[in-house]
Amino acid sequence: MNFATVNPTKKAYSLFAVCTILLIASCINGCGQKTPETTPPASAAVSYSAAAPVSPTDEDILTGTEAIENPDETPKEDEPMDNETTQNTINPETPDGAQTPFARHGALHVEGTALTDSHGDPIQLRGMSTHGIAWFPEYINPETFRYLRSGWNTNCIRLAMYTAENGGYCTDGSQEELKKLIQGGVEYATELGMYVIIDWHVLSDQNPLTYKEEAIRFFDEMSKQYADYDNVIYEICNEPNNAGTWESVCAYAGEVIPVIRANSKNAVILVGTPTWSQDIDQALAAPLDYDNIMYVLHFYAATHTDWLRERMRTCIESGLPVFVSEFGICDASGNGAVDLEQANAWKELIETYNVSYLCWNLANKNESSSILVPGCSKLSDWNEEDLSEQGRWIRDWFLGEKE
Ligand code: IDC
Repeated sequence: MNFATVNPTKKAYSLFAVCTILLIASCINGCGQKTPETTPPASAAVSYSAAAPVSPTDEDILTGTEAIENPDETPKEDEPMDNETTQNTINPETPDGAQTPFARHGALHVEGTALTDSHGDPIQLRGMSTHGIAWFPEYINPETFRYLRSGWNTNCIRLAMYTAENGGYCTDGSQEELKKLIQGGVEYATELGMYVIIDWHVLSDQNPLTYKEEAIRFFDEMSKQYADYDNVIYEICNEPNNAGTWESVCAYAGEVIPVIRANSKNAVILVGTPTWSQDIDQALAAPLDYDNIMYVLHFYAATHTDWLRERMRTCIESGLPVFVSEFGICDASGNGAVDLEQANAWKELIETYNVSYLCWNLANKNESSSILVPGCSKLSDWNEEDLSEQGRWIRDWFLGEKE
């Protein structure tokens, strides 16, 4: 259409009509949250012998403080927008005209075992988890997120914020800088119509109760700030382990979830399980009494094999909503050889049950779980040589998804 020939009155009417439609659409989206009907049943306990836990270790780390103190590594452009502008009205279309994931699916909730979209259809979230954001902040930028969405066909990103190590929020990290990174990440994801997980990355602190007070303050602040953001998901404890028993997770969740829900009534919340998020059977035996929560299972294919897949299958079949917020196809140290046979068995199971899956990690660290090779400093448009073996494998999985 030649704009020079458009009648100005008609143009004004069209503009008015478009604005009205956007406004109505925004209302429908914003109010479209459904109340979930079921919580996981407190059915019979399933008991399994725990596999030998593998504790991730690392010696040669840059502390997060060093990384975030370097002004060149923190995102500068696209300052977070104020809260009035919600994701419902931002960039509803991708450049090629397809709707964004959020525009298509809206607010999510949990129905039975399924993560469900605003139309009542099951949805599978998929995407990358960052490495520790203090450590690799350079990947939190709109260009990378856009590429992950449009080039890699993902609809979700996980922002992993360590609580204790690697410039941890409760230890040697700068809380203000870390929150800026989270805010940047949430805003970029929101502008692009992607779902985003704010991950409180409990690991060496083992028991989520260790930093419970900090967690309460953090999630209170986040859920206030993102009360109107239906694309934000809260993951309250990455991987409880050792002293982090199911009893302590329940005690912790019993204080943190109500704080989030007071601000953001229907947000989906992910709850980590003991033994580095492997003991979902304990959650099945004694589920939490909240709606819209999912229980977290993590696997590293070269370490966690049939027995953990069987546990996942049994738990889902028994009614437990399960979410894989982190996995790798190497061993549980995040390094070592990848196991493609095991990886493919996991992929098949995940697809059978439509489980959401986020891959660890979006970085170029010299370890097999990083999707980029150490020599690659590109933030997007990665080619074969830029990607590690896991990187190529996960890209192909994402690209093979229908939607
Ligand atoms: C690993 C990182 C590695 C880092 C280590 C300790 O890949 O670079 O040195 O943490 O901070 C997890 C954890 C995740 C681990 C990952 C691999 O959630 O933080 O990342 N892993 O060990 N659970 C099982 C494996």
